[in-house]
Amino acid sequence: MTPILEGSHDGSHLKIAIVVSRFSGEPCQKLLEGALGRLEELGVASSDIDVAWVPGAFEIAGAATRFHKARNHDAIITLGCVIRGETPHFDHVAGPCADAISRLSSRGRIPVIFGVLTTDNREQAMARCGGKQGNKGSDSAQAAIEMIRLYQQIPREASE
Ligand code: INI
Repeated sequence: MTPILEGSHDGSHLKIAIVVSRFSGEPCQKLLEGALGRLEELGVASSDIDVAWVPGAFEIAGAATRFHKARNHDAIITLGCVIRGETPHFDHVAGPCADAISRLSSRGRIPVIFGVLTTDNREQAMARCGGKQGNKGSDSAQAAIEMIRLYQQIPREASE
């Protein structure tokens, strides 16, 4: 039978880095609360979580890359919020942010999770950080644990 690989949601003994931008205020704080709450539910010790605040979404990838190079964590969760209605240069912030995080994630050494909201307005953002549409921070935390446990089952080159 074909083996099916799937990551569990067991967060015990895992070290997690979170990079969160503060630009939009409340939505970012709520994304972080959602992520920390879910990590705790899944068994990650608070002492095994490092949180780095950055000014805006544009700075997230740089800090995430530093964590990636330091090799002290099992996954990196990126959190932030870019609201189209609040910036004339939405595309210059949201696009590069997503592209850079995607490139880091694609290296495949550890999971790098994209928990950055990109919305048309603040109402949509609030709905996705603990409102009607759930909490993307919480979802990102669960995705991080699942992907760590999945990667543990997929062999990689020793040199990576
Ligand atoms: N940063 C965000 O995180 N969200 C935004 O909506 C946003 N807007 O509206 O421009 C934003 N801009 C700041 C940017 O991320 C950098 O912090 C800034 O350009 C300094 O490099």
